[in-house]
Amino acid sequence: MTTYELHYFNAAGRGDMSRLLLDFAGASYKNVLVQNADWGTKKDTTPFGKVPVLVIKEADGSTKELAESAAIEAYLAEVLGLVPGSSPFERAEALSVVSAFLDLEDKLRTASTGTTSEERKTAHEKALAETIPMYLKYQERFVRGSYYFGDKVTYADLKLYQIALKLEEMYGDSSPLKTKAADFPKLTKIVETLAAGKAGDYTKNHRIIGVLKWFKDEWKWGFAA
Ligand SMILES: N[C@@H](CCC(=O)N[C@@H](CS)C(=O)NCC(=O)O)C(=O)O
Repeated sequence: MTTYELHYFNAAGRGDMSRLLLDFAGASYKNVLVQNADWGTKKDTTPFGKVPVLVIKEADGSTKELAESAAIEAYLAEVLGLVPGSSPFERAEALSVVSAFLDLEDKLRTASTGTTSEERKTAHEKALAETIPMYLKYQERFVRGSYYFGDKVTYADLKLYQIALKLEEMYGDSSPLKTKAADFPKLTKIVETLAAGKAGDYTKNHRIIGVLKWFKDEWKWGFAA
């Protein structure tokens, strides 16, 4: 049996989606939490000087390493049966959904780069009123069945779920998936359905929040004391 190690900091961050995929699929995996104090020496042992890194341990004892969260997620989706179909086009379409959400995550990161909390508040309020609803509008339009690609859960659905978790962490009840739920009935249904099953179990029992927290009044992520 293939087993996995996900090497990442003690935080959700860019490790969250890979952990969700592994957990949801019932894969045998271990979280290897990199301590800040060890990062200086570990950095150079990783392919690109960053985490997450996925270590794949095959049944024959051989191991492989994969870096870059988007590559890890696409690989895990493939081997764990969470892609929509077998054609390259169907797989690329699922990646296009994920990629559009990565774009949104970049925008949210940028909103937190203002130097003062006032600047960040203004940027996030604009994101809440305009940017996030705009991204969600197109996502809603893309959904083709009970899930993005019909009746099968794929990593596109799980990416939406992970985004919903992030929006909730950052904005609580002000998340546009809550305030404008009526505008996004299909997305809302997917999130609710996943929350009621194994993805919800991941959130409640296995998700690592760790040291990185959203500081509501500061409108930015930071380390918990
Ligand atoms: N494009 C990379 C970015 C990875 C990344 O920036 N990782 C951060 C943690 S979220 C990191 O390793 N920071 C430590 C460093 O850059 O030394 C990915 O998506 O995996």
